[in-house]
Amino acid sequence: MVTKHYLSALIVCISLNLISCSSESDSLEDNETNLFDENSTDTPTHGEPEPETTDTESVLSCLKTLGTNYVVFDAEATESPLDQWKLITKGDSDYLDKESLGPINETHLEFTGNNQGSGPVTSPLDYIFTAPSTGEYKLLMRLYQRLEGAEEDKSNDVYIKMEGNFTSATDKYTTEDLQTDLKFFGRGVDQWGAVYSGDGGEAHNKSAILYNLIEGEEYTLTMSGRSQKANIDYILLYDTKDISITTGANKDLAELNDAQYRPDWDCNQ
Ligand SMILES: [Ca+2]
Repeated sequence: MVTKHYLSALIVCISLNLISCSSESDSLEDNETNLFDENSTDTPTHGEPEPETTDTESVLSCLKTLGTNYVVFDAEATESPLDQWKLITKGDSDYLDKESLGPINETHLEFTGNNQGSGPVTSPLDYIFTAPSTGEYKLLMRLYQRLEGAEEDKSNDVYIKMEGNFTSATDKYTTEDLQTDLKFFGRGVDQWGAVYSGDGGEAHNKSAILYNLIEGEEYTLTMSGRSQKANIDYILLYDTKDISITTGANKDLAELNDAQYRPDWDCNQ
């Protein structure tokens, strides 16, 4: 199966290192992103044939889906060294598949640095993409907090920053805030849930992350480690004028939304 094929190649392509770090707690509650549901009118593109080669480019293309108005990356769909991120796959003892819908592509990344509370920015992973449409793009991730007895606000965040020709699409954050490593947190308390709220910036807001992106421009989203034992399955950026996504605390991003917004969409067609 395709999954096995590119996974084995990916492991060769990406070097793994393990280490750690941490973050203070947050009393979450992101009212903006709590729940909205709808159908969408977009359609994914199907420009990529089923990959048969094992070169890095093909492997990476199988781990992301580029829609007409969204982009979704498997967490390991990066050419950056994983450093303190650990790639966990089916069969590993720490594989998080207790639920009906396990990790997409049978993979997830666990941050092993810092501590479960917080820590400095480390192990940056770059995700490079070309915006498929001009619009306001929201950022979400599928998160699992491997708490192992810790409080519910632990192991629940990463840092994010964006590079490229964009502006902030929310009055809660300046463009500069979004160009600089910003805490991005959510809830998936011993289950798959979501990361959906920034925290910080000049005004120290807790609010959704929204970017004004321009069709055809290339962007680099960087995710860095913050709290240990935060597990990220995949990363979704979507144009909010066309698409509504159900998200919020302990709401499984994958299970509650259409399969086309998962990174394995193209490879499973
Ligand atoms: Ca995955």
